[in-house]
Amino acid sequence: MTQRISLTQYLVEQQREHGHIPGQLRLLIEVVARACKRIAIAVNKGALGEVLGSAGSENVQGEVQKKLDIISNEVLIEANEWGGHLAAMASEEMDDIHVVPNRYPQGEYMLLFDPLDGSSNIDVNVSIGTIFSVLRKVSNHRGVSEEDFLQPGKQQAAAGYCVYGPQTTLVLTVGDGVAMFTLDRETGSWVLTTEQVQIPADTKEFAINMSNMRHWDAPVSRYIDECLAGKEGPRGKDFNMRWVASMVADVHRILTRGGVFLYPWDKREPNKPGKLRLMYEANPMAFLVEQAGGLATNGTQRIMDLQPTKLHERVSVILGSKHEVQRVTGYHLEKVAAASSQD
Ligand code: AHM
Ligand code: MG
Repeated sequence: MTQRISLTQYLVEQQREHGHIPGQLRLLIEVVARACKRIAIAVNKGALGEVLGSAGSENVQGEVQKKLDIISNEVLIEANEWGGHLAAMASEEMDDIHVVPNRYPQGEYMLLFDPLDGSSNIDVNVSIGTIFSVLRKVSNHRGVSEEDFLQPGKQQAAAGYCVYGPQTTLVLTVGDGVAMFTLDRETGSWVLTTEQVQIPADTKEFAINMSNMRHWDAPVSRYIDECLAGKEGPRGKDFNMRWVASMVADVHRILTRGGVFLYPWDKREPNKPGKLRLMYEANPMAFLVEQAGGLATNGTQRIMDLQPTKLHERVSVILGSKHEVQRVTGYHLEKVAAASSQD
């Protein structure tokens, strides 16, 4: 029988071999993984659990909240607040940060999450997921404020997501490569199924919401036009397109077989830098993608170098196979250079 490595065993071994998973961080990851199991159960019940449909409320970004958005948020908070590993949490579904109540010990980490990403797919039974990012509280002052969270993504201690699809898979990085764990429903444990994930540098697959085409900026249109021109075009090969509309599912495909994902700034709302949120969507995905040999930029800068200015900040996202991200970023930089030479 092949030996099965559990998440706990993986974390203990990582700690022993590399010493870079302090006890509090290990507990944090295990607690998040346990919460994801509970979310998976709620998601699986669907209509039987009366968890589908709208909750009749809006979040801070003015988006209608689904019942499962709220349930998932509560599960993550309840699971994480008492363990002594966290100082505070922040979520897509909460306007302000959630400081660990005084009755519990305060830990040194801060957790950010999108409790259930891909909300438009919940009711239609398409893959959705939980995204999380872990930061250290670096300031010495007592208490925690939103400012403590405003650290660039390169300071993340860990990041990951759980995708609730045909399989429930937890994907994790603690800064030493990317590992995938599949939930064994019979035993209830997370089993290591892929280690040292690598995204191929080249790809023939792109992911973008094509219905926004008329609003795109020139570098994005140029890139997609060239892909669509196929074998006869400048790229000399045919491209395939996939768009699940759940970032977790699109990124999971890219980590599994390569590809490039774009949710770029567009002209619909010029003052909005993009749709996706920097701190709990783009940063954790960028960390995973870079750890798997890919790249993640906002068109001109590495996502993990961006200094956040607010918790719910949005950002333009281009990530995935290295050579494709370099190409799209190059097109954006050419545009910037051309504009500055005209000044
Ligand atoms: P959400 O956090 O409200 O679910 O929004 C984020 C999702 C991403 O998972 C996905 O890539 C994108 O929104 C899809 O957007 P669109 O519906 O514009 O294609
Ligand atoms: Mg989301």
